[in-house]
Amino acid sequence: MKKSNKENDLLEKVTDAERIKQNSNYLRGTIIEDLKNEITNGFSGDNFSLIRFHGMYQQDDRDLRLERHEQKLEPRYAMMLRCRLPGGVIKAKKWIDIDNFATKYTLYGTIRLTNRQTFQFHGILKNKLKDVHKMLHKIELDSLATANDVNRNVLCTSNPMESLVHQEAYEWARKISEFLLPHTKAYAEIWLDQKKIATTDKEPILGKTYLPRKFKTTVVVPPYNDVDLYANDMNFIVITENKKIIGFNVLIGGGLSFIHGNKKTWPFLATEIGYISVENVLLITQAIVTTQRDWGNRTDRANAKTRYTINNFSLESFKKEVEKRANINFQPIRPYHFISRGDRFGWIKDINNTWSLTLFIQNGRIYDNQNQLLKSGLLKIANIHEGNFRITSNQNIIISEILEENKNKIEKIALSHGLIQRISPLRQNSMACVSFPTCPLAMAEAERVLLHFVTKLEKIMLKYGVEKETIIFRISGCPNGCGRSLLSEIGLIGKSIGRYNLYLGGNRVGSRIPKIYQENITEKEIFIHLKSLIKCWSNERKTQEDFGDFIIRKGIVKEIVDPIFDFWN
Ligand code: SRM
Ligand code: SF4
Repeated sequence: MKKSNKENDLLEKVTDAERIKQNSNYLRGTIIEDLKNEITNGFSGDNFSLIRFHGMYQQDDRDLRLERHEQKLEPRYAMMLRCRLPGGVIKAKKWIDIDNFATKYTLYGTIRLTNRQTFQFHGILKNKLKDVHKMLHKIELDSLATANDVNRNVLCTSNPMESLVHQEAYEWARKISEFLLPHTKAYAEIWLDQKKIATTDKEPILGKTYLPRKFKTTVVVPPYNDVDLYANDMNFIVITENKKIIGFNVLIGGGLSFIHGNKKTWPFLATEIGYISVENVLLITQAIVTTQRDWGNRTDRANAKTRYTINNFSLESFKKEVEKRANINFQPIRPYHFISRGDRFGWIKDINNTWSLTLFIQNGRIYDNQNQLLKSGLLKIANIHEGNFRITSNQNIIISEILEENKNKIEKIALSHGLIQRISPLRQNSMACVSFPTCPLAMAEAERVLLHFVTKLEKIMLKYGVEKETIIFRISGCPNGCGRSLLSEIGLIGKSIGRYNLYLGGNRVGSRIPKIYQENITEKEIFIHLKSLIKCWSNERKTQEDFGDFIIRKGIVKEIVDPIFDFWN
């Protein structure tokens, strides 16, 4: 059919990403043809972007780039796959297949827990992609909509077995995840060889061109903000009465990325728009997502996330539109408060007299090394455990619903494999994004330097007598900010190899964005600054004053109140 002038004008203006979605035949592209091409390990043209909607990213090992280039070889292409796991919950027995796949079929042999409560495989060759999807399908999992312009893995406060409210919140996270999934049959056709039934493709919520940009959702049970809700586009904070969920406070428009030097980009905290009762969750979900779908910027991807849409139209207009679409009025926000974000390590008793054991996994990277056999240990636990694994938003893992009679056995395995170790509070609250060697956007190291940086910081804290305290310390390899450095008390953001911007002054519960303190500095300079700041904090802080609060009270950096202005000035 011939396109009208208006349609042609719009197509010319929209980004390449929009054109790709529009022409993709509901995310099919020519992926099937590309899979048959054995000459290259990569995907071509639009398929490079389209596979992301199916939960995979094409990457190449950046440590090998130069060497392969010199040898005139294709870059070491392999895919990263991210599973969909609302609330991070997975039957322990399913872990056996996951572990097996990582060992046998990935280049790195590791499993990576992410800070959005799921896991990734790095280094899957193109000819193993169908195998991974079939393995996931066998254990009733998929990787649909874990990347690109859709609603991503829905987060939920960890450890749902702590109370019935936690359990109910988790059910909501699952429901929202299912509700917002793409309806296209492309995933099943391409990866699971299911028959083509193209006529059933309809995207009533996401639309034919899906969302303007990625979209992130959380369900949160106060007083723990372990999901870092303020970084997300749409958040539901649980409100209870008589130990049952009666409704949710809704907060929208959070996000943390920016572009170095581009003042039109800024991080922003999710903002309250009102309270809704429990029966209206899906109506409001649909209204918020479709408003962002229709109002979001499709001509500039750097201005396309919900926070920019809200800024372009105003919070009040966005809220009114949501109310109109849902045919519901928001009520005033109900009281809530947060006390912490960290995981609660060790043993906790569940509601049904079973036990949960929370284990610290440095960087979320599950592998065996000389000191710790994390991967083998978790596999052994999976083999004897009847309950669940729960991945936390801090890249850790909870073994939950452990029967009393298995408690000692599991503890013994955890201890003998280095899954339980004595670690400092600082280490418990540290986090880094993946960065090198797999992330194509990395500007500086993150995961691979975290251990070394934390060890240095531990020594400084010991020297000044604050080693029993904690500081939320995070590193991201670039300003996309995947390590959520812009919600930390000390945050590093990569500028180039070996150089970082140093941000200070976030708070413990994650409701304050830190401000730049030093730009483009080396590791040596970072620790000179941190040494003198920690010395100061140790000597001059008020009783129990957190590091981030101290930094703000002393005026070491200016508090960020309005990020749109304060972040850059
Ligand atoms: Fe992220 C892109 C890893 C959480 C903001 N992120 C990427 C990619 C896929 C690079 C790429 O586009 O090619 C990274 C893959 C690296 C690798 O080799 O695995 C990547 N992001 C991660 C993970 C694995 C970091 C981790 O160490 O846990 C997290 C996966 C979460 C998940 O399971 O879905 C991850 N990313 C985040 C977060 C934190 C969060 O969501 O709580 C953020 C900041 C919050 C936000 O969205 O504002 C984040 N990632 C980004 C961005 C910037 C988006 C933007 O709004 O501009 C990008 C780049 C992009 O989308 O263009 C990005
Ligand atoms: Fe990659 Fe940057 Fe995200 Fe780190 S912050 S994983 S370097 S995109």
